[in-house]
Amino acid sequence: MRKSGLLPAGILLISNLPLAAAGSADNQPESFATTGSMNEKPNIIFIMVDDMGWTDLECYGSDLHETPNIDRLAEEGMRFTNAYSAAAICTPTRAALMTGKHPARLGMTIWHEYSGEPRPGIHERLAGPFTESNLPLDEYTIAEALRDEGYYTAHVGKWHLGNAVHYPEAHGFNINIGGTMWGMPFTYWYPFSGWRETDNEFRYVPGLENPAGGNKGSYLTDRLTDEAIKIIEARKDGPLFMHLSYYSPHVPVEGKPGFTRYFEEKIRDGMIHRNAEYAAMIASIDENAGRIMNVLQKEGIEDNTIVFFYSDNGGLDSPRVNVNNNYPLRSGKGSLYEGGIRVPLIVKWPGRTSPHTLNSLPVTTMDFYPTILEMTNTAGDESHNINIDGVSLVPVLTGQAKSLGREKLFWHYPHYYPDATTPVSAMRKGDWKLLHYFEDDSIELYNLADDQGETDDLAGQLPELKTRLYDMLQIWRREINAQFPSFNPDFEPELWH
Ligand SMILES: [Ca+2]
Repeated sequence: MRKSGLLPAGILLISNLPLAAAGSADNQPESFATTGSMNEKPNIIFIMVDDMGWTDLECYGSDLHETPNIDRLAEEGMRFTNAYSAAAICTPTRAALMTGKHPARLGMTIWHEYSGEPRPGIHERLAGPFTESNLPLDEYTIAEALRDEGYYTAHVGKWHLGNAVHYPEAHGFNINIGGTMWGMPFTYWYPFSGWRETDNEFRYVPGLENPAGGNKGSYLTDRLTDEAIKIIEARKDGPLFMHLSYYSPHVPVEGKPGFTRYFEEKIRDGMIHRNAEYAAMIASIDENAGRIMNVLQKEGIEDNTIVFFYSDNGGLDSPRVNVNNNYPLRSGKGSLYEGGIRVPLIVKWPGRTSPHTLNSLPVTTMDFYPTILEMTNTAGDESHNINIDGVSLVPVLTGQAKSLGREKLFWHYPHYYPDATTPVSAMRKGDWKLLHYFEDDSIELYNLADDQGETDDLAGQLPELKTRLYDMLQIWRREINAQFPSFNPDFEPELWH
């Protein structure tokens, strides 16, 4: 049941709220504790990037990429060193952001284009389960919750959560610019569209025509920001919720030539990151994040705007293509090793989050829904909230708590991903990481404190711990009604290698 405007009585979130307007957490520097400029309904700008790896930003240690604006955002807020995505691929993580629910609970465990009935290749031993293709309309999204509180809700950029009936407009957004069913643009260059032979379809990014001209040569990351800035300027009196969801740095790897030339000159032997055009894509993201921060300052709403910066999964780190390298983490997009799921996360909450702070708690996508509800004094819908799989990060963002009271995180991906994984589930508890592979029922166990690269499998040495954690994973999968892969009747073993 959805609420329709007024707050339902007795919602626990409200009674636990700190006084947002007072901004007086004890451990905050005095200059921040006394600003008092944050309204009860602050603006929220959630910058989502696509496939950005954990080490892609300069402040996370990239040896090639340059990200001065995003690094400045980190200096003004909290940077998380153990942030995760709900999944190692796009659609499930985005569904988790919108709902606060685990992708396995939603039955959305694979990307939109590959969802529905399983279509295993003959070289795949297992067939994935049936998966939901569209974010169900009866989910009460974070956009709906905020719109019902009087927010203007804007989606700009990649959506990837279903067909046209399930576009952002149907999920609580007042405006949708650029969001479609597709996970990537045909090209980052105007007109951002074209016939994609591999899928036999015409792909496009709607809402970016400029009737006055000036489109020629325009770059998608810049154009999405142009539109985002127009919305911010028009809605400066707030409250505004913007999901600014850049398609970049997802393939196709297309950077602006000036940036690309610059990074070509910079690459040296021994560097971890060594794709100049990919570095150019990151530079454009950074430049545009800077434009967003500048317009907030120009409009005088910087102190009343919370900015998130986050990636939907780890970097594409495939041995067959030189796109990215997630070292020191293992593997990349598609895999449940750390390279596929550990991502950058920065939160700037003026007056509440101490500047230049690091946080090493494991946090994940489902946490944003309850976090944003609490940040905005929004109750949401009680029947939706009881099935949320995340916890509010507000106590740690404000320095009021050092722990989230949560011990375990889980992932479930009953599918294949080229060069990255066979069907797998995983969990993290403390420093321990366990992976369960379905093809051969094998279990791996790593201690991330000693071995963040997941090179030393301790499952054989620690059988009791392995069993205890695996039991927890099995219980969780049952509780959440996770769907399992099954034997692929068309599997041809002689082709397996
Ligand atoms: Ca992605």
